[in-house]
Amino acid sequence: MQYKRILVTAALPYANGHLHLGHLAGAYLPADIYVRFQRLKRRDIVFFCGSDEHGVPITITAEKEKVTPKAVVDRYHEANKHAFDRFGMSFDNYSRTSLALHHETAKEFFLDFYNKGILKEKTEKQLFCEHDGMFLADRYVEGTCPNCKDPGARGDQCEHCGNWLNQEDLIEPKCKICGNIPVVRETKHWYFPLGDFQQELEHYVDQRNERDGWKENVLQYCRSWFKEGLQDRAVTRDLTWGVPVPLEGYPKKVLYVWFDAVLGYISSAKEWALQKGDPDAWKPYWQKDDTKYVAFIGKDNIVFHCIVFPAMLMAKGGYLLPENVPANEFLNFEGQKFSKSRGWGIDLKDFLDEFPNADSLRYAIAVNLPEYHDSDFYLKDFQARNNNELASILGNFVNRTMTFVKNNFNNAVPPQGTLDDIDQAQLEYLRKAPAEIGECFERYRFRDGLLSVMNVARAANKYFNDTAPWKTLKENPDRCRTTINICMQTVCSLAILIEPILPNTAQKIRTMLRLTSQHTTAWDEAGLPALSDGHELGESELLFNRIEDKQIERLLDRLSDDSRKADVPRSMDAAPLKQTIDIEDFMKVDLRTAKVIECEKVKKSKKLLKVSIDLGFEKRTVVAGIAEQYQPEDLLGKTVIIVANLKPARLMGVESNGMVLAAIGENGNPVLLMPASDVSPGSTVR
Ligand code: B3M
Ligand code: ZN
Repeated sequence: MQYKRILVTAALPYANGHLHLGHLAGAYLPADIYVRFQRLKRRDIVFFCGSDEHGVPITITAEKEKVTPKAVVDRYHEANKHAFDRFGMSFDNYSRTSLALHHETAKEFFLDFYNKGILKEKTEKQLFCEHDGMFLADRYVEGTCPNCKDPGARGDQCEHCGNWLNQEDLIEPKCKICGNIPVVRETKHWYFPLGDFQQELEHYVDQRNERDGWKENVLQYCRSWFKEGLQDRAVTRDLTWGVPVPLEGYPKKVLYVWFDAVLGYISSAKEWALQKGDPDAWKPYWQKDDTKYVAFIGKDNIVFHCIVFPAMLMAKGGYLLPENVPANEFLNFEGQKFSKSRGWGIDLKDFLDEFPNADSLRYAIAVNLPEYHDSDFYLKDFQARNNNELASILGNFVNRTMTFVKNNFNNAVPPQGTLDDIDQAQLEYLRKAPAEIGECFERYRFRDGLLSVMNVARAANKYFNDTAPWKTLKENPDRCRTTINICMQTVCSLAILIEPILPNTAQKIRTMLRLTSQHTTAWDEAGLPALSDGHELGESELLFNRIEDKQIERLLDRLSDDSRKADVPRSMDAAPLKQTIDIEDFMKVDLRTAKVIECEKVKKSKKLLKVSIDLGFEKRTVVAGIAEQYQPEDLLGKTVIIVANLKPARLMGVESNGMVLAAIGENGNPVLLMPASDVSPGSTVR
């Protein structure tokens, strides 16, 4: 199919934290390489992204930082936008989903589905935390994944296996805020009937795969979903932060973040059109059949982009579906998964503060893109790539050529003269390079494309060495002029061929060559000699600084410092602090030491122990929810701490006169508190 236009989107990162190198390798760098390449191909292309500013990831961060969700998204939206800029992302628009414009888009889709009778209202069981008095939407609940048994699965998704979950299926769910075990309560939600679209979706995936060659990982993922059979999915949540449900009588409900987030791509296009002063300019890119839409994402977002979003677009009608969804696997950092909670990884902004030339980073990530499986980023490798490849191969070729022209030809390109076989071969190689590299980029094989680009620089160095201009300068000046002319043409070609991956370096070379708007930047002409005889060059500068061991060591040190700090679980995993109280309030709680004199399991209960204690002045019984962690005999003779003036309560038929204190450890497991040395029972605790 002949396309007239290309629309490219890259996943909208949550505005709840700083971007790190892993993000770049998933969706962003590949998308930017693709877009820059297509622009050089002179295609009519637009590139949209923005911040995902709704959902539980934002509200949890806000609670952790004790600020409003709005403050969180404002801060990280700006920070991420700026970091992307420094990295050289060439978005046509970087929008945000908290904009009124976006709320309108999301409501329009919801109401359209509602009016067509597509959405179903259902009363379903949801997890509710009695302690925090709220339904535990999405990431507010964690538990063990029913598929892969990873213990860190969230209410809507398991990051480990990438599965999209129903929270009722979580094994041993716990409230993310307080660690308590939630109860099940009924609540009403609107459901989108994915199953009704299954046939059409299967056809869609097969057809697009045939047309554009989908990646194997993406196909397999979709097919396993189809095999399971698609289910109705709730598209509303009991939350207050998000796009309000646009119907009367749903005051405390918002649209599910993934329902609105994918529509953020459309809103970003609309905002771009408005900013251009041509409000309809977005339409051809989203609504005309002769547009090719490519959606770049990381592998954890596959189901939303290959199944949910297409189904929504089908339901709406009149919109294009992604022609391809190139999803990368994960990039690891120094051999481990990036982890915000463990403090493992480097934020993009910190990295660029240390190494401001973003091209070095773009190169090192591009060489290691996790295109087929997870890959690794090592700082030592980054240093080696910069020094041994960028500086020693590409930089060296450009510099030795430019220096030679400056020193021997008055800084002007010498004439080409008569060509030998070796010159013909070099020119022929150059002529073929754009098509060969372009084929890789066109097929989303960015690593291969980069390899071919670097091969041009390698071949150029070899040509320089083989023709030895420093020798022919005296012995055969005509030869010398010819070969240097060809080297200069190669430098000029490289300025185009490297642009998708190394945009700053490409610009530097263009300045050094004093190229004007008369000189082509078209990809298809990149293999043809473009410098006329006698063309005067500008000042040449070093393209890449060498990276020193001590710079790398400094970063590695900082990393180990940070992760040492991270051994103490970070505050994000802790429950938020409660309101400040007066000392009088605290003193109302009568805490005492007590010796355990008898202990047994409460009948028919997995979790409860019946503990008889001696307070010195009286004996009593308390019931404690620690039977899964402690055997009765573990407690006998031990001194524990209890709340001695708690109103009695009946638990599984046993009256409890007080509460045994425990720290809530990993996964919500209680760990009993005991005095560090002997102390008589009944002592007060403050
Ligand atoms: N914000 C998840 C993520 O950052 C989500 C992507 C939205 S794309 C529409 O991985
Ligand atoms: Zn809770």
